Amino acid sequence: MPDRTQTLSAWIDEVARLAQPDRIQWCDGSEGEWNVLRTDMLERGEILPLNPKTYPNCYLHRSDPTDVARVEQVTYICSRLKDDAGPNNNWMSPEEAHDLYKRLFAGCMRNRTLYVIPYCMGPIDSPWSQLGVEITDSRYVVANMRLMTRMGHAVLKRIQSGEPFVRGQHSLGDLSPDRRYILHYPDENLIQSIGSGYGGNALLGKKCHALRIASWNARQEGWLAEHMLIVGIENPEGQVFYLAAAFPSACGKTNLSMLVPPQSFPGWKVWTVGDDIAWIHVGPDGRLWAINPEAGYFGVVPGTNATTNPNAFRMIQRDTIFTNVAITADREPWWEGLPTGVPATDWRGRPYDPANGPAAHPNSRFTTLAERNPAWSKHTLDPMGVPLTAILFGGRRARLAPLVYEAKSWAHGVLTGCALASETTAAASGRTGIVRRDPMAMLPFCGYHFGDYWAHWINLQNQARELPRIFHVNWFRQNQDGKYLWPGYGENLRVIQWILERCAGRIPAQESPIGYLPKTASDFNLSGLTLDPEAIRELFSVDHEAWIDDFDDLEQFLIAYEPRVPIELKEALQRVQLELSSTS
Ligand code: GTP
Ligand code: SPV
Ligand code: MN
Repeated sequence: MPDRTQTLSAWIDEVARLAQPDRIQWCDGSEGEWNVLRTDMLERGEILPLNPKTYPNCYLHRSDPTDVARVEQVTYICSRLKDDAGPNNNWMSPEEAHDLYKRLFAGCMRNRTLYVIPYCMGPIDSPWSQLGVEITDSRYVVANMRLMTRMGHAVLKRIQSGEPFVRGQHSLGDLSPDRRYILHYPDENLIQSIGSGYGGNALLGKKCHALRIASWNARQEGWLAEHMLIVGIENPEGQVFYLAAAFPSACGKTNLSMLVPPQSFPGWKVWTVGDDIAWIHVGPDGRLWAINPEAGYFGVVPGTNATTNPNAFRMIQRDTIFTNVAITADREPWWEGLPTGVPATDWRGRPYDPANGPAAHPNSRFTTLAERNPAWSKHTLDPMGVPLTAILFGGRRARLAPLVYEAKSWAHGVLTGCALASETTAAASGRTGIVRRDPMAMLPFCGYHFGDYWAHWINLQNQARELPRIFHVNWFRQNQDGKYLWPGYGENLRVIQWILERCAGRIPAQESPIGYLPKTASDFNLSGLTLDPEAIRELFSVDHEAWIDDFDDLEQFLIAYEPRVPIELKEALQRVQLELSSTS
């Protein structure tokens, strides 16, 4: 059994003996350090400067073309018992994984520098924050961790004084897809990642620590680590309500978290607390409180423009690292969804030719500090975070799921999250556009058995005094021609307004077996929108026959998780199935 109290320096020595780097550099997160690192990366061609006039302090990184997304098929949970990882994870025994690691890491840092990155996930003074140290041989990882976490000397001092920390060992290895593994040891608070430099595989504070390891620990400790944005919605009366929303990768979290209210919403403001991860605890008042463990955004670039996401568009005009976008002849970054500009060179560095596919990779990303966002909420820094009024689940569903509906109870809400399904996107390797079940948008990120996870969700009703209401949304419904029925983006505030009215108990709804639906004619604000009446009908309708099939599919899906599926979830499912069949 590895020693969890091993000191930081003893651990670094042990890794260095195996990986054999030329030198070791302890990172302090300072400007001086970044200046040296940047010069080094520019000289080596690891980053390219973008147009300094129009994109000051912005750089382009081109990854290896085989290394552009998360790799779920080689991501493992190495718990002692296979059953504890559950059918939702790949499992490897800790012994086998440690052996594999020793073979893969042996000599992997020869002729390279080993960087030691001390980081903090969460506001520096929060009792709910966690410390970590990532070891890496990738300068791109160091540059990104500077933006995505609170990194540096202050954290190092806390670790050296004995505070617990999560250990992450990362190497680019030889970037060969057959020698690429992302290994998590929840019993040891340890992560080992080799063969990829891509965000979710390599920035270990993010998905590996803040979701997979954290979710495991959260279950033991009675809190939640979720793939959720956190946003504050301020109404014209100046009241702010906080929502958390779980959408699968590349399904709209960043966009919703920094939405700009449409003109028809004078006096409304939107405040971003987080765009990807929420750590949620029961506060002293019995409500759920959320913090964002991250300090920056690693966001999807394609589709971002001054109309869809004006805040993101503004914030990535400076001090940003772009990964795998195209560039114009003027060395400006370019991507699909920009209304102007012409790509000269594609994401791989080739002269742009439409025959080679999109100019920017569909999973090209920006990395930038959260404070650069014009909608950044100062409450991001509050040690206790923000109290949640509602939780939203949503996916990309061309068919079936209406624009919005509300769960009837906490258990029904957990079922609604569990029933989340979405079309796959370019954020993970593999085919895109295939509908898959992705409960709570956590399929790739829950570090333990989904049955235990749903039970943990259900149990919150015994811990909290006042739980948020749960809703399901779908911005991605399409018509027969493949056109989106709903305008999305800023107009999504209309849906949020309905959600807040429901939470305040101010408006009635229409009951259906799947949940409460808006009464569109009276209570859902569609004023100023020109939507085809047929689109409105489709967006708010429930096709009972299709839902019967969907819940039958969910019932089948759950069988793999027995005997750990909580009874409350099965009862909620049966209730919906009964109502559907008796009203169809
Ligand atoms: P991850 O960072 O992978 O977790 O993704 P995310 O959930 O933060 O997704 P993001 O907000 O970056 O959106 C992904 C893609 O969906 C982008 O191309 C957006 O332009 C697009 N998108 C976001 N919101 C909407 C919407 O309301 N309607 C439509 N049609 N597209 C949207
Ligand atoms: C996602 O894939 O959900 C992301 C990007 O947010 S990554 O950091 O690569 O996981
Ligand atoms: Mn994500």
